[in-house]
Amino acid sequence: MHEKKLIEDHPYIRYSKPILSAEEMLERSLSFYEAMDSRRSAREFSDRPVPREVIENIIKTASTAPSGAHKQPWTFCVIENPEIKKQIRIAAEEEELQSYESRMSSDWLEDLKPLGTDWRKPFLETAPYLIIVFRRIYEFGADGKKKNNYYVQESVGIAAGFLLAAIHNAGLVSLTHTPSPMNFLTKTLDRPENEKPFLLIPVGYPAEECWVPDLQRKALEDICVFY
Ligand code: IYR
Repeated sequence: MHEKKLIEDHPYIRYSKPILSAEEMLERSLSFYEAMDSRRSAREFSDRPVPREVIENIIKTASTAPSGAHKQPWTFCVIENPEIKKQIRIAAEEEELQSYESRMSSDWLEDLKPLGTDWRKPFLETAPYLIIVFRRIYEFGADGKKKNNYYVQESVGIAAGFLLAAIHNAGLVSLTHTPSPMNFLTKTLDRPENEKPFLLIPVGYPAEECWVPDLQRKALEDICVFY
């Protein structure tokens, strides 16, 4: 049994973490860094099936993220139905075609060249799962009144980061895809008006032959300042 006490009527449990030796911290921090450094976004997916329980564990991990006032302002929609994936692909490609042909600036298109992206999104049908992260702007209170959530963008961003890390840790790949605009997803998935699409994340194994751009990460000196 956890030790418990009440502070102003709210239940608290004791929390502690074992103090690790400097050596062990160094070893763990380095091996986690190396594990995360080997994560890459993939655009070429295999259709090899993935057990649903793995996806459930990944989503439970995402939902361990901290959030404003612990409102957990997120919904994860998981698409496995090929018909729905097809509908999403058609709608996303329609938007992307317009974006690539007229909405995106020439600077933007130039910046995307090393990534080799275009309006075609076959992975929306190939990947065994599409996880669509929705941010919940508000909730409906018991009286039916709208109650705003707090720091929704930050909270859902952190949860999405946890999601990507969990996917990578499970030996799978993902892509943080943002078809723009994304509101067609609200309609396709029949989501309530308090939810807005945030990210579309295909999940699966990489295709047998999968290529990713040879990107370099910024050096510590370029991203970090100690005072
Ligand atoms: N949403 C488009 C374009 C795109 C934009 C950025 I910024 C990227 O890093 C990658 C793609 C697409 O998904 O193709």
